[in-house]
Amino acid sequence: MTNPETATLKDLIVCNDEVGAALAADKPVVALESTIITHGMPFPQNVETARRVEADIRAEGAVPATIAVMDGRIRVGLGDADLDRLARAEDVMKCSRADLTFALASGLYGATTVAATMMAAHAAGLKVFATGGIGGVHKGAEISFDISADLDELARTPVCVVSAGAKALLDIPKTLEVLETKGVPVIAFGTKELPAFWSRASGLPAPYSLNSAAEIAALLRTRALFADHGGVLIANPVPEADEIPQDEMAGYIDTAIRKAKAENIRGKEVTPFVLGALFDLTGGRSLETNIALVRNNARLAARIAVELA
Ligand code: PSU
Ligand code: MN
Repeated sequence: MTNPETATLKDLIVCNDEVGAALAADKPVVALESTIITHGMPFPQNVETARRVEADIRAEGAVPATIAVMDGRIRVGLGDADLDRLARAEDVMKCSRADLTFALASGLYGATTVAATMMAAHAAGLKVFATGGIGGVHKGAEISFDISADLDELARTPVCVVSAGAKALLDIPKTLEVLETKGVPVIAFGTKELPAFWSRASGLPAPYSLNSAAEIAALLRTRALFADHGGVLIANPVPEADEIPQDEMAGYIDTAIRKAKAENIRGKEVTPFVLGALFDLTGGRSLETNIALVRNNARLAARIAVELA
């Protein structure tokens, strides 16, 4: 661990050789989160997916950089052995912005959410990040106040997040309202409708729509001209062959959320619990869809990174 008396942020963030070399040569790099590995998917599908996603990014000509807290440092780019260690580890902290310094100072393993991955990616100089779905305003947030820190991070940190929209277990209209209030451009890819993670349809029009990685890269360059610009959210619909239609998914989501309420699940446990319940309710289909959409997002993120480099 680093000595906190003398350490600087640079000491805390460690890029592996491949990512460091790519950044130094201005080659395309795509950030990846780790909460999806430790809290979003069961073992061994989690590590298999992490490896496949990295291979998808390489196939598009970019370098993958999975981000996690290990041994008191923010690691940007994990080797195969580290990926495996993380995927098997129990009691990994789910680290959003509020948790990151605790995990670092205590030396615990920490999996980074969208918010914490954006922080780390930006600090390391990465501009594009692929995930599954962002956190947002939870259903019933008017009572619980449960609104993901991902939305604040998108408002403040200049990283392009490629997602399949907001997870449909959230209140998507409220999530869109908050993104607009916070000044985050939301751009659907290749469709006029906002996708809803497992489903291509949400019933809501997307604020904006673009059809190519080159157009997205041009938008990011324009956005970067503002001194304190924040992030951009790309909403990339899951491929048709892999989707679970919205009306079918809605029933499972209702049941999963009711189960979470009955078991008094709160705060940062809500999202992992509901994802696990949906896995059971759909007989594993929700996971297949999740894997397909993450891979789809990784490929698009890599193409955007290639256009930017
Ligand atoms: N997308 C997935 N699976 C996940 C997540 C996203 O397909 O597990 C994680 C992300 O890391 C996201 C987090 O940032 O869930 C949101 O959690 P919360 O609502 O507690 O902020
Ligand atoms: Mn929350």
